This record gives sequence, structure tokens and C-alpha cells, in this order.
Amino acid sequence: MNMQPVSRFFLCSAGILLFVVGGQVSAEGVSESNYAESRAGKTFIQALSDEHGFERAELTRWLGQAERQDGILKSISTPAEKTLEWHEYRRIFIRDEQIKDGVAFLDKYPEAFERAENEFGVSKYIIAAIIGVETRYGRYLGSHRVLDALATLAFDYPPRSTFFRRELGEFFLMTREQDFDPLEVKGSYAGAMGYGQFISSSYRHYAIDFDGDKVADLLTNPVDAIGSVANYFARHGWGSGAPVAEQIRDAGALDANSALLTTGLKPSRTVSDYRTAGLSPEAGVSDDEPARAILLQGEDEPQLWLTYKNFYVITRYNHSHLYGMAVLELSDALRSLHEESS
Ligand SMILES: [Ca+2]
Repeated sequence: MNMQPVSRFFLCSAGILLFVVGGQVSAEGVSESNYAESRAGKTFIQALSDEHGFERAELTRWLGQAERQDGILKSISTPAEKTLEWHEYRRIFIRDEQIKDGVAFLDKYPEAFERAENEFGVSKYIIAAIIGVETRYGRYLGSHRVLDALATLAFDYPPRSTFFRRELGEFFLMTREQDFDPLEVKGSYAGAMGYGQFISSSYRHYAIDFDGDKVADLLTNPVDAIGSVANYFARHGWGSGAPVAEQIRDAGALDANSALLTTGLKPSRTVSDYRTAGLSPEAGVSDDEPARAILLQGEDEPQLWLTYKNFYVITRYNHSHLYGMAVLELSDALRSLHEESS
């Protein structure tokens, strides 16, 4: 992957759909088209073979077996992050069973979580919450053939074709490196794979072997997944023990038109700006901490939040502030229940 952040904006919604409809993804229509014989497909095959030494015949055989999935084209145009308010989105993930399952997951792999915390400085509750939000701790890994998903989006979804053609190329590289059969690997409708739903380029750059068997297996090995999620966070700048976000008690503390209410994910202000404006974030947060304020729609009333650099790092996993909030709230709930029960 190039080192710019990979957009994982769409990826989580596969998990959401799975939760919403109980693990069933509707059957998709399959067209007769053969991607290997299309002009774009031939160009893709030629380029990948020139750049990375694949046999053209082999790529042609694989891509010739990719099936267009019309359901994927429908799903990708309505990601939940774009259509739900915060109070609706959070209900999908912040539920008693989800929290209990997370504590059971933490208790099942205590050594891996401790080691990930120590080696990467990333809270085990954040790691578990990511895997919980993405796949319900490995229960819903996605039922689409990644080859079908990526080929459909690469060649039949013009708004993101550049991105998904690159991911399709990364997928063939990744399966070659890991010795996976590209015809067999399953994932989400956007081609995200395994416990942490890594897309192919992330897999190539952030997946690690964490149990010492020399294979970075995020598809079936939760220990490798725990280490890889921690590695992803560390590489994106997670600050050990640094603040993530906090709710400001007075939701009306900032005028709705205030320039201090930001829309971008990146914290473009500092805590000092908000203190000057009269907000009182926790005493422990330093004045020069990068910050931004967002207003979220709660069940009954708006909520004002200050989010810090670590919150931004969560959104490097999936470019959505609702996603970041869900991970944060789930991680807090996991910590409470886990500490209570141990
Ligand atoms: Ca391994």
C-alpha cells in the first residue's frame, strides 16, 4: 500500500448488515459478463503481470471466474455510517450480549491481549472493541468471495473503481504472499477480511504473525488478528494512555454556527481553543492536545463531544466519526464489565 490512509469507510457496514439481518446477506444476481475478457479487465491483467510478474494466463483464469454481484452494488451505495444518526448507529453495537461476548473474547485470549498492550501500547479494550464492531469477535467474517466483491466494485462501480482496482491487485499479491487460494477467500461485500476486516492493502502492510507460526493469518487465527489490530493502531500513531474523547456536559456550550464545531475527522483545533471558549475538558488534558468538537444526535437531545488525537486514530480504521464513537463506547463498556468480573 502507499502510506496514505486507506479508506475503510464502507467496510464496516457489511458487519452491520450481517447483524441487522441475522447473518444472512440476500442472494445477488449474477451477470454473464466475464471480467477477464472486458477491456478494463485485460488492461488490469496486463499491468499486474508486467509489474508483479504474475502469469497472465493465471490472472485471466482467476478473473474469468469472478462473478458480478448486483447486491454488492446496492450495499455500497447505502453505508450505514451515512444514513443513521448516532443514537441509531450505537444501538447496533452497544448491547448487553455484544458486551458479554467481548468480555468472553478477552478472557479467552488473555495472553495475546496482554502482550499486544505491552508491545504496541494499545488498550486491549480498544482492540477487542474493533474486532467486536467489525465481526462480533469473529462470528461474522463475511460471506462474499473477496474476488467477486473486488472485481464487481473494480469494474462495475465507477465512483470507486480506481480504489477497488488497486485493492484487487493487492488481493492477488496478498494471496500469493500468504499462499491463500484467491478463489476461496471470503469477506465482506467490500472485500474486507478476517476478524478485523482488513482490506487487502492493509493486510499486506499491517497484518503480523502474533503466535509465532510464521503465518499472518487474520482469517482463522484470533491471536494474529489481535496483534495485527494493535499493530495497525500503533502504526497510525495511537498514543498509549492518551485521551480519546469526552462528552461535554453542556451540549449548548458552543453555538451551532461556531467555527469551533468542526466537521472533518482530523482534530484541527487544540484543547486551549475550547478552554478559551468556556468549555471545561478534564483537567488532565493538556492545552496543546489536538482536539475538535462535534455534535452528535443522541436519543433525546444533541451531545457535544471533544475528540482528541487517539479518536482520530480510530477513524483511520474506518473513516467515520460514528464508527469511532461506537468503538470508544464499546471499549469503555468492555473495560467496566471486565474489571467488575475479574
Ligand atoms: Ca500466526
